[in-house]
Amino acid sequence: MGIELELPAHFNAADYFVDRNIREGRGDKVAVLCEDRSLTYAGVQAGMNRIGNGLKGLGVRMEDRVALLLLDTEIYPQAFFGAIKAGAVPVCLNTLMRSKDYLYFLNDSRARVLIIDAALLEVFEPIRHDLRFLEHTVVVRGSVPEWAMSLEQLIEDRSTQLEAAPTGPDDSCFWLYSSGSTGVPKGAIHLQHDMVYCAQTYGAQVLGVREDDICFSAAKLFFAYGLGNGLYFPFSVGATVAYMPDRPTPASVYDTIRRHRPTIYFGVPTLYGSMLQAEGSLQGVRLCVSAGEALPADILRRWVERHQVQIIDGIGSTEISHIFISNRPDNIRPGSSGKLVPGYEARIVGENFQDVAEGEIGTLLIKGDSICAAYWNKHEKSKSTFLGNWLNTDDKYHGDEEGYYFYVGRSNDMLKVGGIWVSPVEVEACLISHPAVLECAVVGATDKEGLVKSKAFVVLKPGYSPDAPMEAELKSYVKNELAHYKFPQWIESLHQLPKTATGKVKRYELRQAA
Ligand code: 3UK
Repeated sequence: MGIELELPAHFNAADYFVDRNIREGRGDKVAVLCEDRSLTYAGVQAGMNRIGNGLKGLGVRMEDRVALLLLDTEIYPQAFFGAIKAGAVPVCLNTLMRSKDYLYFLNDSRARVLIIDAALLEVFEPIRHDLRFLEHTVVVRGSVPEWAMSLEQLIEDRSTQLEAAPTGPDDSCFWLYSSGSTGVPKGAIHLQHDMVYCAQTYGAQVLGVREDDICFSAAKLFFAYGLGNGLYFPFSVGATVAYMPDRPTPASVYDTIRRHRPTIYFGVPTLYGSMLQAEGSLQGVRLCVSAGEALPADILRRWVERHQVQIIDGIGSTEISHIFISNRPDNIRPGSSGKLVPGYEARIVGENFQDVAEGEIGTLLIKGDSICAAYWNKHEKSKSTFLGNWLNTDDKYHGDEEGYYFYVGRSNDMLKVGGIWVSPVEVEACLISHPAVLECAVVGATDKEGLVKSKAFVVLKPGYSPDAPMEAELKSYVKNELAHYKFPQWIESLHQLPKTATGKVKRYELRQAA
């Protein structure tokens, strides 16, 4: 069932997530830890207000977009909430993209101001003359080219006081580009109440995030997943967050855990897998969270065996803001996405949007009040995704009588082999549990007769060679573990899997290769 937020008619998310903490007496509490620095809630508030005033000084008006191309540091919450408090709309851009992607994001969003980390100027510079709407570039953390201004210049002489813009719960608040592995990215327009909804549902009722928690997310703030983990969940209860600007590797993540002693750690399955291959401890972590793709039961099992800390897998999406089906710290079903998060409803439907019988596979629709309003300037795609109260996730799921949900694959990844659905995800979970396999991906490939069969691309662990006996061994392993017809017809060994900037396997590339 949905929940009622009962927000006032004049509501601004920056007031809720930052100013409220000061009103409630947490001004001196450390909000952010980053490298050897720390920043209190009062410090975040002062910086946020100065940036908000600085943006207004540049002529930014309500609803104008302000693009953020920032690494995870203490500047992020100040810039994000500074823009929101001024009534502007931050657009959180992925820092792993290429120049032509930024050309698209900046022209599509029509951002008038870009706040960019000096480390990312190199990839921005080649396209800056092709931008049709950008008026100001503000550089943080490094040397400033003559055509830009520094953050210090932006906030110089600006007041630390700022009245929140007269927004309401349904005003635009922030945008995220959905990272679809195919097609053009779509700007998801999120509203002022969306983060509050997630904080009061998943944040409070699944994570149980508390004032004395320290959150650390290896997934960056520009991802919808990271934005909740590293910003609005901790800020919703006056907790502390640790930021790591570096690329997440097993070494950098273990190092940050050792340094800042987080109590909740947020990762993605691939990283959990590689962290299992590396040295390091999790001292102080009470709970681990996984999302982005299904967490293989085998990784979960080995993680708990080694670290004695549970991982709760949950499914979220950019459009829905955060996680809407999740395992619970005290109730984990390995291989399942868990149960509905309070505040969300689900339907599993067939091709004509009829509900499927219990246990049958269908497309997952979700209802809940953190779903974005629409995709910017993508009317057709908006109509096929946002169906009144319901959002089409394009994920294939089945449920069971106890209320657990099981991920089967993306609508477009599912394979019909010999007339029967084959879930690439299921075959992958099986292959990955084989001791020789480090990573794998299964896609559809066409055989001599034009029939679809499955093909597995595998990355073997060091010490195993990709020869014919290994191929035979993997095939018979799958045949033994799963229904016979599910074994992959072909197995090809690669040095690494092609990945998107967000770390998801580029299946369409593998499909083309297959
Ligand atoms: C897939 C999962 C199985 C699924 C996200 C947590 O990943 C996030 O958002 P994206 O928009 O992708 C959404 C799609 O990714 N997926 C995500 N989590 C799982 N599949 N098990 C999972 N646990 O296809 C979904 O439709 O990049 C994750 C919080 C916020 C997010 N935006």
